[in-house]
Amino acid sequence: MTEFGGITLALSKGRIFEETLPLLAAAGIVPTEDPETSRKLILATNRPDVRLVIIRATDTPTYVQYGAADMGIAGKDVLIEHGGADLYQPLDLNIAKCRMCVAVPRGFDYEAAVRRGARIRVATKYIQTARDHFASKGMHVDLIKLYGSMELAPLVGLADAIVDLVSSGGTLRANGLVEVEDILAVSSRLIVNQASLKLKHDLLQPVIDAFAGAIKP
Ligand code: PRT
Ligand code: MG
Repeated sequence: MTEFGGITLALSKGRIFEETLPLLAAAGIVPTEDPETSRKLILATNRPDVRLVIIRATDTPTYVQYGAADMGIAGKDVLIEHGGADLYQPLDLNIAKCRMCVAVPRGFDYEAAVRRGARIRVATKYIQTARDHFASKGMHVDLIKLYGSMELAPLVGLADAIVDLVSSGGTLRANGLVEVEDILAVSSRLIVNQASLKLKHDLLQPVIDAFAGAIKP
């Protein structure tokens, strides 16, 4: 591992990167490149002691857990699936907001299936959250793990229902699906490596404080 004495912050590109820019600005941090156009995975900033690593959203907790990044920003959905072990989670940043829900094809009587105690098939990327949700309702379901485009599964007979994230609802609508149950409100959190917090406290704390002061309600 290369030595970098400053702060390494792990971010995914897309909505998390975009919505983190104002928080970074509040901490006096401005990336010198745009991850949408640059192919670099490590981006410099205006501060020589701060760099960004651009990774898949689901990988962020892992980079921070092992200290390859000192801090990161990850959705609650991702943190629940990861388990959050060893991660310090000081702030809900209230960005990249959406909700996790159960959705079915329009016309599928989910309530009736629940009442009958039918064993339904549910496709999802969020196995842990889905398992907890259906267990708390006393429902028996067969979970099918997918890595993308959950919305397709019920349309081609792979599953009766999906557990997925929804923000505008446009994707569900476009695919003839309707939301039948809300599971959880999702936003992104700041996560910090515990050892980094001790060893680099003087560097990290001002950034955490600046983020805290810039959170929008
Ligand atoms: O896209 P990729 O496969 O690389 O990974 P990812 O989907 O995990 O990452 P990314 O960057 O898309 O999402 C990062 C984080 O943003 C997630 O972990 C969530 O915490 C948060 N977030 C907020 C969302 C959404 N809103 C969202 N709408 N993540 C995904 N979506 C998807 C959703 O899965 C569905 O396919 O957008 C679609 C629905 O959007 P609407 O607006 O049509 O309802
Ligand atoms: Mg995505």
